[in-house]
Amino acid sequence: MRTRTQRLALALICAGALFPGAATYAPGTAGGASAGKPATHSVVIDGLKYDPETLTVKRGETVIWTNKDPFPHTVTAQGKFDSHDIAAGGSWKYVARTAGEYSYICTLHPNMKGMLRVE
Ligand SMILES: [Cu+2]
Repeated sequence: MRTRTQRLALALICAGALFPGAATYAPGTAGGASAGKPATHSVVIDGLKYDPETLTVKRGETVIWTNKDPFPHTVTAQGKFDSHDIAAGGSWKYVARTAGEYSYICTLHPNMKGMLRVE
């Protein structure tokens, strides 16, 4: 059995894990790169489209594609990166380490096109 104090401590630790920047977040200063972790960006795959279709990030930042369609998709920039199949409801994470413009497609639905710009 846990004591009440232990439970409270656990709850506080969990809150800190969920919102590590909550206490120090200040709009306008978040760009101070050395202060925190690199940003994470999201692209939603829904209705056979990447949203946003074009995303610009800084080097070292993370992009997570989440597939909301009821069938798989890929995020494939030939020779650069390839998620392989992202299952329905699944997601794929990519850390953008090299500057450049990467146009990508879904190999299962080649009409699906997206662009990742890394500055
Ligand atoms: Cu697809």
